[in-house]
Amino acid sequence: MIRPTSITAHRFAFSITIACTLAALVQPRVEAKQPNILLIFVDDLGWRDIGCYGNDFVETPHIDQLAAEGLRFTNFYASGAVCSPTRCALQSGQNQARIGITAHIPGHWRPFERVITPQTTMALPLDTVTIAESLKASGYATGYVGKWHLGNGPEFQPDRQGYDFSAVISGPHLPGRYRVQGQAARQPKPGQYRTDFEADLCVDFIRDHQDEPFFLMLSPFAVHIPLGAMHEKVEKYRDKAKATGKDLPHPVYAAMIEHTDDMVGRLMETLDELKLAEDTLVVFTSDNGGLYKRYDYRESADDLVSSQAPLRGEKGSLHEGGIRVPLILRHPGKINAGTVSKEPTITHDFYPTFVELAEGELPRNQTIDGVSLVPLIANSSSKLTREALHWHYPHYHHDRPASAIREREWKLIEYLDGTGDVELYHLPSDISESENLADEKKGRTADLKRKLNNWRQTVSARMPIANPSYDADRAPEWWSMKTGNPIPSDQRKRFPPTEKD
Ligand SMILES: [Ca+2]
Repeated sequence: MIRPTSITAHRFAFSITIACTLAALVQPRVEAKQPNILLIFVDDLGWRDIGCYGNDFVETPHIDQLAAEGLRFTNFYASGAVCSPTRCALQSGQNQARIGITAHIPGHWRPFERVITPQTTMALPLDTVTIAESLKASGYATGYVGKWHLGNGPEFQPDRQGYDFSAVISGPHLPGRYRVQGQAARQPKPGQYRTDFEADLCVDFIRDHQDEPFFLMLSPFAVHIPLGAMHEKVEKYRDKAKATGKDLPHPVYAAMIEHTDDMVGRLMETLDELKLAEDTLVVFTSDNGGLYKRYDYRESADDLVSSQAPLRGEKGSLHEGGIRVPLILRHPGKINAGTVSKEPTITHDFYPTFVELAEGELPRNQTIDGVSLVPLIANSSSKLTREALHWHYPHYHHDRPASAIREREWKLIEYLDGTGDVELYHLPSDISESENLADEKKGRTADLKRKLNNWRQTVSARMPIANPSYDADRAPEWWSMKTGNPIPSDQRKRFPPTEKD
């Protein structure tokens, strides 16, 4: 047998290099185009709040059109049950328990409850390599429009976290009530509803960056309370409620969802006009589940907002209604129209997905808990190899402090309020989480509880501790993190939940 000497091996390699170089000279280089990424991240929109997820009251033609042209996920989850935790997971690619943003910033304080809940981190740390920073490193122009909720000081805003352009908007939805900070080149027109203004800023950004790959995150405040929508739309849904006899969703809330749909329509129209639709991945989702009962004490406290039935619970709960949310991906030519994925997926999956599509690199010194959705984009019936999804919400809000794990068909919720309560559900046969199987399936319960505990240790999850000042009578008192004082009972957010929950 003749073995090539190292010299021949070098010559061989050299001639291959020459051949490749010549081939490159004679053949035009076909570069895989980096797709634009437009992420529409709605606030508090529930799984059942839009037409393509089964709502037959609210009119959402543009969002439904996205689903008809793209891939709709039926088992997609928000990483958290409230705003800031999910936003933290989205920006970092990690479960938020690693960073410690486990409650909405600044959170609440219940000093006389059974357990003392951990402090939440008040801002996304600046050393976090955000999704915007990773995409920027791959040559993307990056833009942010809307609500941020990952830190209050100027040093924690999106322009310090990788967004070249940022317009942070705060305040309620109605004209004259909200304000814009950052680099916006325009101010709202007189009488302009907030989502219409947010759409204007996005249209400007897309026009400005139409000739380069861009990542634009639109994070409207819609459809978060306080409820507020333009009169014409509200009247339309009040009439519709009378005609249909439906009391949910609330007509103002329905109108807010339609405003959001109009905003999506404006953006799709812009992509079409600029001939960018086929170059752009559009992602439509929400940061947590929908709200059942309003607690903004602006109108009657008994006003209901929406229902996520058949899902149990709402925003702030680790039952499905609090975390299962819509996700639609559209990319004509890359994603088959009208497809559906039942695969369990979660917000922090966007990070590795976007980086893979951008042909970029994941950060070297940052754990990425997300899993790329690219196999599902290629084939909607694909399965991911991930073993389980996890949630950690150690706070009193619309429910008790809890963690949860979903392993394929099974979900376990463990309450962290000192009661030791555990719930086990088989989701395919009981999407409403109505039958707790924890006593019946002791082996599986113990196994999932052990896995959940191991995971919490892996991510150094902060845990509640027993409260020596526990006082059952005063437990419902709700104190402000901002003032350090109790919130007067007439302003206190609702608690305990009523039987309607
Ligand atoms: Ca939210």
